Amino acid sequence: MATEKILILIKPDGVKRGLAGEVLARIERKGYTLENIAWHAATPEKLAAHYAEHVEKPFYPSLVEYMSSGPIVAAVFSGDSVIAGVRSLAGSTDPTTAAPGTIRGDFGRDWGTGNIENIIHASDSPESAEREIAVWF
Ligand code: D4T
Repeated sequence: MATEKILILIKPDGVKRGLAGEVLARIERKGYTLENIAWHAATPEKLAAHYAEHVEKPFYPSLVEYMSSGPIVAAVFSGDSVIAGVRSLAGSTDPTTAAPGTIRGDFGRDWGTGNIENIIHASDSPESAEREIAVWF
């Protein structure tokens, strides 16, 4: 099987808090290969394409506000089972209860903004990764 790829985003809270290098370093140290990287200001159009499955959800407008609150870093990593591996490094969605040792568990918390500010996005399937890579690259 061809080597798998994943799209990650370092969200505005991750960039603002100076965690971009830490997040990239954890993924690199696990052994995955950095294939591409870019700095973006997320537009409503790109976010709608990226979060296609969430556009109708009640939390979507505040998700767009949060994701537009500062620059983001998009990166592609490759490696066998990279999707499961990076999602394991990222930890569960809610940073308050994400396991210690994970990116969200070590660096994320509830800041009382009403948004889930959880530092990193990581594609959840090869199909999502392909679609999301096309959005940002
Ligand atoms: P991402 O997609 O950012 O890697 O996060 P997850 O894969 O862990 O979570 P997700 O797709 O379920 O949610 C995407 C994004 O929406 C925000 N969100 C989610 C939110 O603000 N309120 C909610 O109730 C949910 C479910 C957080 C992450």
